[in-house]
Amino acid sequence: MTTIAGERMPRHGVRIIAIWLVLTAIAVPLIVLVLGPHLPPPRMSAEAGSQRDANTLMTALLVPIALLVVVYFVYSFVFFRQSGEAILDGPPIKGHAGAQLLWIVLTSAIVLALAVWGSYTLIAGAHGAGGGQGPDPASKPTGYRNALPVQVIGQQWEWTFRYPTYGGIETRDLAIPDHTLVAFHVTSLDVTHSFWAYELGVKADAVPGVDNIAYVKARHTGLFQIRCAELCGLWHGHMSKKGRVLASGAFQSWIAAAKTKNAAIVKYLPKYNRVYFPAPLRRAG
Ligand SMILES: [Cu+2]
Repeated sequence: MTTIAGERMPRHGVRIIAIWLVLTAIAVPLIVLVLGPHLPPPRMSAEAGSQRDANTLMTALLVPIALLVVVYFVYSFVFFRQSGEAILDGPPIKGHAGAQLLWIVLTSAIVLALAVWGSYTLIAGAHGAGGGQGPDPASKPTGYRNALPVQVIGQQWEWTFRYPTYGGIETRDLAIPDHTLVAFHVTSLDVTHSFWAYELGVKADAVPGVDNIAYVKARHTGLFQIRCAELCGLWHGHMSKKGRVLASGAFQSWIAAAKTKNAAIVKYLPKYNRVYFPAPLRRAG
């Protein structure tokens, strides 16, 4: 191993590491401070905030790894370029205990740390909001018993919302008060949809016969996008509208107006329930 190439290798190694360190030292702060605040989703709730933190952390972790590959690649192009007549590959390298150990330890540490951190933010930090945790969430936020229940009903191809504490009215618009814990009870009347309130960091499956609960507390007033995030048929793309986070007083006026507006049709609605099983033939005919 005392060939010329063998003596050169450490110097190349040091150079590659040095270039990589410099680029990493530039890139990581840029990602955290400049790109991070623009990564999705906006921080309209604690849950959305922790999703953005996750995106920032993962980008900040992945970029050094990607940089190492790119630096090595470009360095090899420049310095290990073969000039003159083509010759066969050098002798194969069989095993390098140090490199293998480093590779296994480093990748395992990164993956396990991310798994622990991801599980914590998903279960304990976000209290199961976001994805919805079924009818009986294992992890509930404090004060969940006093959460404002809002039922989200998906059907081909529209979202409607019921407010059981306000006479069970059904509305086509979604509004929630700010700084108030809301329990979205997401369900469907036909096929599987997915209720995605982007800025709130909520994306919960709407499954017929299932009461899928997702908690969220909005941090400020404003609009949020609602989409269906599960391909559910021909007009899937039509299941899009804007929801609103209102200040408490504005919400009270809105719900009072909605109650008056919808009072006439409440008697035609099925009684408020956690799930509904409409007759498909009647719906079709
Ligand atoms: Cu849908």
